[in-house]
Amino acid sequence: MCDSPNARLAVLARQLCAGGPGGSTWEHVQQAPPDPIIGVNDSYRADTDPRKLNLGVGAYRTEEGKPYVLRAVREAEAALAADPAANKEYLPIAGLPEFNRLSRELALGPSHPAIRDGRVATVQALSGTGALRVGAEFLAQHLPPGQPRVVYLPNPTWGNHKTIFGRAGMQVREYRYFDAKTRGLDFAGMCADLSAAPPGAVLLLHACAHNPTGVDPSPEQWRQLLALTQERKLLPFFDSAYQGFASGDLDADAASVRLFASAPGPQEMVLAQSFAKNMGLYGERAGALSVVCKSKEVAGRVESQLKLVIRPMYSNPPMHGAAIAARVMADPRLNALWKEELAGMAHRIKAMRQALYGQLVARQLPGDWSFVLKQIGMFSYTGLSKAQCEVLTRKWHIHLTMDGRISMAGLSAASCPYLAEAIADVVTNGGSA
Ligand code: PLA
Repeated sequence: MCDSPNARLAVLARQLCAGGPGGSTWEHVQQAPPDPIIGVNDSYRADTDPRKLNLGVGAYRTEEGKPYVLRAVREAEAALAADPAANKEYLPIAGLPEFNRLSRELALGPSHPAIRDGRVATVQALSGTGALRVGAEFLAQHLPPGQPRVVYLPNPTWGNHKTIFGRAGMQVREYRYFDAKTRGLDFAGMCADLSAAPPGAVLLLHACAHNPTGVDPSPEQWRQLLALTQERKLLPFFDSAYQGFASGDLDADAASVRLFASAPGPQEMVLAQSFAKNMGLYGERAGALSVVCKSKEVAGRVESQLKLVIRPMYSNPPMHGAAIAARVMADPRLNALWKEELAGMAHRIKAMRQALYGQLVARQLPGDWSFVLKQIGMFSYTGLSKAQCEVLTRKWHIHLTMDGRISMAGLSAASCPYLAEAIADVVTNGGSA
């Protein structure tokens, strides 16, 4: 009975829907490659060698190699936990208003005319990545009609930038940035590429501590870039993921952003901020997106559209990280403690540059390694080839991204000699066993 043609057909149809006999609906789905940065954590975890070292993802570690929760953050958390008025209601779509206000003030300076005039639309975001993504979606939808949806990214840049803007519907182009020969900025190449960009193109700039190169424009070069931006009518989009982490000083690291925001016109621009590194709030996903507009009236409409991007994506942002960050920024005592701890982290990273440089020089390696001292921020861009990086991981159990970037924040005085020995090995004899 069950074997009637109709029953057999029904079984076949079920099998087809399920992707073939015994198969899955997702039988055709291909294995995706591991993320080039976050995937390094997995290879590190899987490594059982006691000498293993994680210099992949940019996450600050103490001298003892441990993750660091800032004291200012711990204290803010304790105060929040003890607050009887605190609750777990939804935040507004745009996030915690106090956090948004303090975030833009942190970037632009509290008395900035754009803030005073109410010309800055700010929404809370899922850390820097979320701010970039919401910003990119907004631009893809709301750049003026007929204008190209093009974003110019530095070459190289943080790997996720391309995907974020591409997925949001922006056409991605590159501008020259790093000169491998001088290990410095290819400023002439950068200016030439930007001069050829169509008017209205979006220009992504790393506010400070360029990732992965550690090479930033000089103050004079920033001024020239602003002039070029205005002349070519480009729209600057600052990615500020390391404010305070480069120099140890929050104001000094905001210089590029403030220069552009203060330009006459007034200059309109977009700004993505992350509190992952400078407040150590990595997993709390605390960030903000600001759009600096010509007028308060435009800013109001822009904010209403940013909310329309957010609502169908994740409705409203998480509360905890933003509440911590707002408290740390608002409370004068916690704010002072934060600045002290931030300076301490930046200082330790700089000390690691000195230590690594000393170790490399002591081994009399060929070439000039002074770039280790000169590069700014969390990373050193070593120029090591993919093959050399692979040997570092396979033979020396040093886990890093395959573009030769190492997270200086993952080093300690104890691990510096080991890293230098490994680099010497791959540089002088190719790492042969
Ligand atoms: N922008 C830049 C330039 C970054 O380097 C990073 C993080 C982000 C934005 C996003 O950070 P957030 O979303 O956590 O706030 N880059 C890290 C981590 C530190 C990563 O790849 O996600 C890196 O190792 O490059």
